[in-house]
Amino acid sequence: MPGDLTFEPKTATIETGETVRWTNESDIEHTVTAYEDEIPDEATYFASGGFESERAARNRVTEGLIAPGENYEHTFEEPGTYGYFCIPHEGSGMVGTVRVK
Ligand SMILES: [Cu+2]
Repeated sequence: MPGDLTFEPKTATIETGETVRWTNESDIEHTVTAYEDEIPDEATYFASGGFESERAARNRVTEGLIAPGENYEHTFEEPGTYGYFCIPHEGSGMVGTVRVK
């Protein structure tokens, strides 16, 4: 539903090596930004905008925004649990989890 501040599904379970594509089906901009301390130690950091750290993603938020109708993809090469959020809507609880088996 446009305007909903949620990731759908909130928790996704995939196999190692699979790619997740987030598509913005709302009418406002969002980010997909990993929590640096909520990904496996060996995992590569990920964020829309291609940032290498959560700090960089937060500092340059406009560069990571995903416009309505656009998408962002990330391939998960390490098993484990990954927590991520949307920077503009973190305070509204726009968070999600990817579990990689
Ligand atoms: Cu958002």
